[in-house]
Amino acid sequence: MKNLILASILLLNAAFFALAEKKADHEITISGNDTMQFDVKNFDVTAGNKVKIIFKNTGKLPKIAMGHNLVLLKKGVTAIAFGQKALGAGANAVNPLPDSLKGDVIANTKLLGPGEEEIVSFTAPSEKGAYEYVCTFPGHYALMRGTMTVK
Ligand SMILES: [Cu+2]
Repeated sequence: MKNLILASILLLNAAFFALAEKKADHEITISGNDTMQFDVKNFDVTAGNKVKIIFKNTGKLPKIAMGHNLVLLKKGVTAIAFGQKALGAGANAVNPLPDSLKGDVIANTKLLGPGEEEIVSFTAPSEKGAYEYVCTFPGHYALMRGTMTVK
């Protein structure tokens, strides 16, 4: 009987938390690997919707040599221009996204080492169009780029 009551309480708790946490409208899983590639280079979202990106570093190389982040940029900021700007602002293998650049950023993960993952949630911009994302680990912007299209 005691166990039954306990089970009921646990079930109720689970139901409550499921309701309390609003599900994202779009859930996208993206990974970065040891060949400096995002596996997802394009995805679409609807303006104003809730977006959840699950970003994973699926590589094996040490973070200091092949760490990855995912930085979603404001409209009109290109991944290449931002990657260069980051280097100019002192981006390095420990701090790939200097605070002085955050004004160009909609959302970002921290730098992830092998096997790590991070979830970022944000509201898709209301303005339709292309929004680029990039890894700002030094040099990775040459290959690690993608585009979120707001429709
Ligand atoms: Cu990277």
